[in-house]
This record gives sequence, C-alpha cells and structure tokens, in this order.
Amino acid sequence: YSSSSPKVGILDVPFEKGQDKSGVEFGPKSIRDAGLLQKLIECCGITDLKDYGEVKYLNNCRNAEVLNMKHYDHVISCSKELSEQVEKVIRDGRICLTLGGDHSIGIGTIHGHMRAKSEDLAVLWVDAHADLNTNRSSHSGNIHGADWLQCKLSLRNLAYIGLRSIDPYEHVIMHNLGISHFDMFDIQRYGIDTVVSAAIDQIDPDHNKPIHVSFDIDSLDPLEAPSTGTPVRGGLLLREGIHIMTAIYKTGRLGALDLVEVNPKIGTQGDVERTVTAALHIILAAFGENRRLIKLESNNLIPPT
Ligand code: B3U
Ligand code: MN
Ligand code: MN
Repeated sequence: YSSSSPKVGILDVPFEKGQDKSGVEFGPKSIRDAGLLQKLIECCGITDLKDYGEVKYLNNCRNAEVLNMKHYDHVISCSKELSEQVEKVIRDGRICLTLGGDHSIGIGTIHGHMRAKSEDLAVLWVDAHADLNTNRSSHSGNIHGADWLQCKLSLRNLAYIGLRSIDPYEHVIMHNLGISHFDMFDIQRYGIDTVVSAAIDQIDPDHNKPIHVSFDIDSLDPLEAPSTGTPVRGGLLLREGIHIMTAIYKTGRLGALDLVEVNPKIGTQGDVERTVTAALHIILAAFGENRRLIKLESNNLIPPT
C-alpha cells in the first residue's frame, strides 16, 4: 500500500428518523468533539482533509408514503441530498467519511458512491443486524433496518460481518439470494483475519473495485460500545473491529466509510466515552492509524550507538 496519505472529505448526517430513539442525531458531534479531525492528521498522517460540514435537507417528498415505513418521506429526502453530497466529495478525489446518524443513511452514501465511481462497488456491511427488511417484512417499521435492497447494487457485491440478530424474513432473503455473510460463529471459528480476507475476496474477487464500508457501531459488543439504540450482546471486540478496518486500509481501495448509530444520549457518561472512542479507533484504523507512520519512521530510524 502506498505511503502517500489519501485525501479525505468528512460529512455529518445528524439524521435519526430511521429509528425510534432520540439522540443518534448527536453522533457526529460527539465523534468530532473527541478530536476526530486532529487525530486524522496526527495519527494517520492525513495532510489533505476537507470538512464538508453537515448535510441539510428539505423534506420535499412530503406526500411520499409507504405502508409500514416510518418517516419514509424524510428518509428519501435526506438520502437524495446525502447521495449528491457524497458524490461530490468522491468526485473531488477524496475518500468520503460520513458520520451518522442512524443506519438508514447507508442508502444515500452507497447511492452517491456508486454514482461517483461505479455501480460495481464492493460493499462491506459491518453490523449486528442485516438491515434487510422491506416495508412488508419489517416488524418495527424502522428504515434503519430496511429497504435498501431496491438500489442497483448487485447482491454479489455485498457481504456482512458481525451478524447476530436476524429476523426470520431477513434470514430467508439472505439465504435465497446467497448474500455473503460472516456471523459471530464464523468469527469465533476462523478468526477475524480469515473472515475479513474471505469477505473481501467474495465481494471483490479481482481486487480492483472501490470499497464501501458501512460500519454500524452496534457490530461491536455492548461492553465496547454501549451507547447505541439496539445493542446485542456477544459482538465484536474493538480489537476485531480495528482489524477489519486495517485490512480495508491495506487494500488501498477504500472509497467511502460510514460510521453510524452512535447515540450519546444512551448510557452513562462513561458509556458514551467508551462508545465514542471505539468509533474513533475504528475510523482511524480505516485511514491507517500508526501503519503509515510506523513505516515512514522506520525508514529514518537511527540505530542505537
Ligand atoms: N431487524 C430489526 C431490528 C434492527 C435492525 N437494525 C437495527 N435493529 N438496528 C428491524 O427493526 O428491522
Ligand atoms: Mn445497521
Ligand atoms: Mn445494527
């Protein structure tokens, strides 16, 4: 992988209408307040970092309604605007880092990434949940758990890591359509290193596609990341999450990263801090935390006398 640092663009999407709990709209601010921008510069050696600020949308789809999809109008209005912004960031030659917000924002980020680069995008969805429901199958009616099947992404280009809470319908879809998935059992059995390589090989067999990682913080174990709307026990260690992102960094083909579902209104102050720092480490790993610097510095090491 190259030792020159990538150009990065950051977008905030304080969107919460894809689920029921308030607070997830403060996710972006909490991650920034923990020093994200400065750490990208200091720990990852990023020299060209552009802050695109907050994605604001007008709800101009007010009569759009779908049975059993809560706030469908907001979700599509926001997704459209977000898609355009992501497309712009990537066309500027930058890796797009999007801070959520709930996971319904993955609709817009993937759409924008496909428009900027190619429809032949490799998507890694790191999550405790499959987020595969449609309006007909969803029990909750929450779009963070639903409905982006409709976009043009080939399901062969999608793989999941970290699954452990899947609805019956999602299970059927995943198996019938043959979507690659690596659940906690696979991680326990084969180890995270083997699992990430297998996932990348599945979605990008020739190792030439742009990669989109949509990282739901609830993929991590609640001991690592308690401040999130739908925690599920028995999840990834932070160390494993970092390993996934380091493997992605090493491909040199990361095109966009979403970090979603950090909710700083859930839990104690300690819980929030733990969750936010976990999110930070995940992001920094994707941009080569320590890796590049270690390489650079080791070239200049002065041998001890
Ligand atoms: N599958 C359930 C639960 C869920 C999905 N994503 C999250 N929770 N975060 C649903 O609501 O569709
Ligand atoms: Mn999710
Ligand atoms: Mn989830």
